[in-house]
Amino acid sequence: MINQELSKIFKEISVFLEIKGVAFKPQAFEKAAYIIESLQEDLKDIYKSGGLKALEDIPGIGKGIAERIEEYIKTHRIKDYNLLRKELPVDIEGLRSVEGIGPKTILHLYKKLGIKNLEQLEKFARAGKIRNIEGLGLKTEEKIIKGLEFLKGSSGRLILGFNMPLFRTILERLKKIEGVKNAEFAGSVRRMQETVGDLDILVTSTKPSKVMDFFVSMPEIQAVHERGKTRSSVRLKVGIDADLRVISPESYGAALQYFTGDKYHNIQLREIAIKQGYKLNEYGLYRGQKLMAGKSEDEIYKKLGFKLMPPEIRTNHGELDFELNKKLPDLIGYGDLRGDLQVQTDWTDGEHSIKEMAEAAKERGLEYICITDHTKSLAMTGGSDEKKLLKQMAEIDKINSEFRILNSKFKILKGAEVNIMKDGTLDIDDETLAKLDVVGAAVHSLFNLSEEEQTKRIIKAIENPNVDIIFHPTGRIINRRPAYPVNVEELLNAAKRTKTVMEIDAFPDRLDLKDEYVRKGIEMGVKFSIDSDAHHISHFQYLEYGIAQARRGWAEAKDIINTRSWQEMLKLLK
Ligand code: DGT
Ligand code: CA
Ligand code: CA
Ligand code: ZN
Repeated sequence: MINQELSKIFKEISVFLEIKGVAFKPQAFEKAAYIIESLQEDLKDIYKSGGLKALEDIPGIGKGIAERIEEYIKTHRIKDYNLLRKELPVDIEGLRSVEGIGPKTILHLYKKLGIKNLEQLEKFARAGKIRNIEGLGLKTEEKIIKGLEFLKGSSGRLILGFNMPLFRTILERLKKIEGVKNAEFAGSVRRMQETVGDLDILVTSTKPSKVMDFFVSMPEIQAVHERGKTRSSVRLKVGIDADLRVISPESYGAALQYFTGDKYHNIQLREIAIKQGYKLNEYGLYRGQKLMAGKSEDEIYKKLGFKLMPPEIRTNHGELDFELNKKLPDLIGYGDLRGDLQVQTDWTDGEHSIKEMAEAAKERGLEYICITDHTKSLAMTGGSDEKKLLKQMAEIDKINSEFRILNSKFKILKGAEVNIMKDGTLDIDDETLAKLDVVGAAVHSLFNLSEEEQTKRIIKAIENPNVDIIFHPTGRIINRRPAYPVNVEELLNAAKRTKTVMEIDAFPDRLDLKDEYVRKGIEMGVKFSIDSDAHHISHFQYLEYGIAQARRGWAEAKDIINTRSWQEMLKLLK
């Protein structure tokens, strides 16, 4: 699958062009990069089946981009891109990953100090050499150091949701190889973590060397670390390793248990096994020399006195406590969502019309969506003011009646993603907000307020009787910027008190709120929504990662308001 490689290249081209001051084009490349990233089908297959035309037919992909995709498929390079790289030989992707470094800063850093990569950036920043450069200054230097520190804590890990299509492609291919019986993810991918350090796959096969030959020659591979009889390890072009293990069938369950982890879960489970007179390892559960269980995970857990638990909650946070284990929550299922309460359209920064988004959601099996375009103080998105919102409401009424005429029960709800201002007020008047079905409020500015101020600001919004949901409550972007300082427990308290819903934003690099807060909120009786934050029809697939996040927070369907019909869901709002 070439999607991830191309997405990376287009993101870089976008920055190169922005640095060069080219108008419009950078946005087109950036948009294309994000669209490609979320495509489930391999661009190569799309091209094979329908040529250049099929590429152009992908929404958001123009002619110029399509031609470059074709060039990459045919020649494995893009001429323009290579020229740009020659002109400005810097590690764009690396430097861009530092929060606060934009294209202009990259150019400055290169021209004035010759900085080409993260290593040099750190050296100059730590030596205090950035503060004296005109156009950069002490503030930028401090920002860079902070950004570098954050990056160090997260580097080398990929965001699961953006890479899952690739991982699934690899797994499906392995399943089709002659002799393969079982093939499953293990490790953090199977646990559906936010980010993953590598891809772990286990298979059973009657012809192990066939699987290994295939695995080490996949086109997505950059290098082969090791090709063994039972284990092979490769470097993927997307920037992480992949490990494949061939397991014998009588140990498959034990290996799956062991390699799924996580480590802390395993250590605890092994201790419990020892206390009961067993020995547990990746080959099985033993009493002395005798194999007591190993074929399936289920029999291992059962022998030790546990109910089998979903991989998502294997973190040693209570799931191996005998009492808690007996009454494990019945986690929300991957098919349980009936609606999506955060959807953007081409009325602001989304890619598609209201109707197109509705149709795509319907095709995914949803029964309703709420349109929540940005509001006016987010000027760069063309955010709605009161007048535009009223106009949009009328448009939604019209489309809903068309759906009814077509005898479809699909429902579009009226909403907005309203900005919370510095003092906690909103940028849309209450009279207009009262007309909407669902009001989501969010922080999109002033991330640097003190924890106290930020908390007060958001609680003020929570207390507004028109605010139903707080969208992405902590503002973090994984691998890019940390949450703004805020006291989440106090937010949860206020949410509970006022019947305000907290969002689990399913967009793969947000996943905001975090699982530990979801669990805490649920214990407190707070209700949540899981929303895709879709800006493109392909983004509805991301709901899966929001559900995973909720599962990691021990959420049941009843804790999530959009597992209900839209009529029942609305009753749960203030
Ligand atoms: P990652 O790859 O960093 O996203 O996270 P994991 O959990 O996939 O970690 P990985 O790939 O290093 O190892 C896969 C599994 O193998 C892990 O979830 C549990 C098991 N494992 C790894 N190291 C240890 C260890 O030191 N002790 C025990 N008991 N199990 C381990
Ligand atoms: Ca792993
Ligand atoms: Ca591994
Ligand atoms: Zn937002």
